[in-house]
Amino acid sequence: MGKIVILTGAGISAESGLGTFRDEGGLWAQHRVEDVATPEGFSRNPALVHDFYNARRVQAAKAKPNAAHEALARLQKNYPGEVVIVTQNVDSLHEAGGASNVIHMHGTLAGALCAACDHRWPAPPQMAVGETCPACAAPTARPDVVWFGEMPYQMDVIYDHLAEATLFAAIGTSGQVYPAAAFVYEAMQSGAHTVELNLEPSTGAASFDEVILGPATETVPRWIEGLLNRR
Ligand code: BJW
Repeated sequence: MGKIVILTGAGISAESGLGTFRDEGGLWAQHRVEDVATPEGFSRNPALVHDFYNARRVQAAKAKPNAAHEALARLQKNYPGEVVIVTQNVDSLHEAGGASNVIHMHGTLAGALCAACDHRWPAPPQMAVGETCPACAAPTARPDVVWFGEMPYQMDVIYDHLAEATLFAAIGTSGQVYPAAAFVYEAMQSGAHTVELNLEPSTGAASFDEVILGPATETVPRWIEGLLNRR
């Protein structure tokens, strides 16, 4: 049985009440990317960056998984082959919806990272400037998320999965951020069938074999029922 690799982006959590980045009124309409999502921004003004992530951590803790997260968990349980979820999202809604085998390539709001020694620990609900690392005591705690110019997590593992994929789906992502935006090309090279599920066509929609448009809570459960019934 073939391997399914699913890439998710902010659009899958939009109907759980979490804002996307690039849609109208999204996070990047309210904040400058350079200020809150780069290591240089954090060096310049760590208080601003902590405020941004503290607010999102509070929001994410209140959010509930939606029908799309739950459908992906059903796919993992009922599909006889391996189903790997690679998410760009820093919320924990896939896990809350029952999924396992989730790779958080852009990190997670639930984690804190020491900028000095790379030690990781669970983030408190509110992080503060100068918070010390429990391992090396440097006052360099930061959110464990991947900013522009930094290397996303577990890339070797992700590329290995893409090399073995027979089906690749990108759900709720605009295709504007690399390396995730190029996963479809890796999957194509492996001979995988490629599907985009999005509210509107992404930047790279023309590269997919199939494009399914609509809100994730409607398209994803329908698509997954189709996949499971086809067997
Ligand atoms: C719905 C919906 C509903 C709405 N239902 N759908 C060329 C090649 C390689 C790299 C680069 C390159 N050019 C530039 C770069 C570097 C840079 C980059 O990509 N820049 C671009 C601006 C061009 N990339 C990096 O720096 C990355 N690192 C890197 O490349 O390292 C070197 C490397 C090289 C080669 C291999 C490996 C590594 C790091 C990128 C880090 C991104 N970080 C952020 C912040 C994370 C923490 C946080 O959450 O704050 O990640 S930025 C932000 O964008 C966040 C997201 O994960 C990411 C993607 O956004 P996403 O999820 O696609 O959201 P949106 O808002 O863009 O789209 C939402 C979509 O949902 C839309 O399409 C809607 O239509 C849809 N939607 N409602 C279904 N109900």
